[in-house]
Amino acid sequence: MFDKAVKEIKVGGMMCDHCVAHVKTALEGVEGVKSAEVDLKKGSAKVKYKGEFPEEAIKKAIEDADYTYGGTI
Ligand SMILES: [Cu+2]
Repeated sequence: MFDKAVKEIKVGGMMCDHCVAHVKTALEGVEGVKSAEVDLKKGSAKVKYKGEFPEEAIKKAIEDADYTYGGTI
């Protein structure tokens, strides 16, 4: 079976819309990620992906952008 192609993740350290845009760009730069919707209030993001969820690459992209990855919700 295929995994469902959307996962919600926790992202720590976002303070404003600039951060949201930064995280969105970082997530959408990850291979396998189709799009990302970032929620500032909840400190989370919904990630649409295809194939296997690229969790390690997502964690790295978020950390490289100076935010913290809090795992899938
Ligand atoms: Cu900000």
